Amino acid sequence: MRMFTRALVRPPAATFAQGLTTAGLGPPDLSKALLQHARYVAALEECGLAVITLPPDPAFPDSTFVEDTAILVPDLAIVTRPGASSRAGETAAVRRALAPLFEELREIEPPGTLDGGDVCVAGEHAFIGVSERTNPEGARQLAGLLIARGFDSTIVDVRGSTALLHLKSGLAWVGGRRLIAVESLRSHPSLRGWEIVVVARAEDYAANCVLLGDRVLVAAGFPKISSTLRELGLRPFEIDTSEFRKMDGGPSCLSLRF
Ligand code: CIR
Repeated sequence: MRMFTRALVRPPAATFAQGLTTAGLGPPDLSKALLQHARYVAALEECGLAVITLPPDPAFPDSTFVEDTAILVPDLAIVTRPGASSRAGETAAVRRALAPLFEELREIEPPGTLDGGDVCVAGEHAFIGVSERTNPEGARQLAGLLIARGFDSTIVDVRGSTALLHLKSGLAWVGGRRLIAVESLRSHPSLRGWEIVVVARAEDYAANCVLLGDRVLVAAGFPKISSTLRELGLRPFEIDTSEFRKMDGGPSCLSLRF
């Protein structure tokens, strides 16, 4: 399994509450979000990752969801072209930070759009969601860039699942050929041949978890998924992401791991 050694994060900016959201859970509390973000960074470090922190940028309220701005595989960084126009400018700072760290840097080109939240890398395979944010052209470009690096891919159209902002809002890889998924993805034809562990409906939000070695960063407050992960031989690392949930984000959205 590819072991990550580094992560890139960006704390929420003062304008965080002005970001995009459909959650209907009320405005986030910035000071709480900053505390939760600091704990998230500590969790990454405890899992053995060295964390690079970009300064917050109030011009981009959603910029703490740094995962959406790039796809990282060994020696290749692919800067995305976010599907929401308010997020387009987030990529500049991320590109600058990644350029010296990767042998090759590529970009998703117009008319393609792609959000990193739509890309679930499972070993040497990538599931690429086509969603409200990622269009078929963006997915096609990414698949082409990945195949050259030895990753094959499958397109997963989630435009029918209105509850899913991104593919990874409802899907996570937990090693081997095993995926954690929300009920609506259980029988998705693009996931055939993979073992799907379905999360309880009341715990849908927690499907967005992050495998780091034998640890899994998972949202706190969802006991069933944590015990399922333990039964699978993994060690859940529960983190409170309540303020990010209010802005449609979960544990994976808050970092780029490489
Ligand atoms: C957005 O709507 O773009 C942000 N408020 C949430 C992005 C969450 N990112 C992710 O799932 N990778």
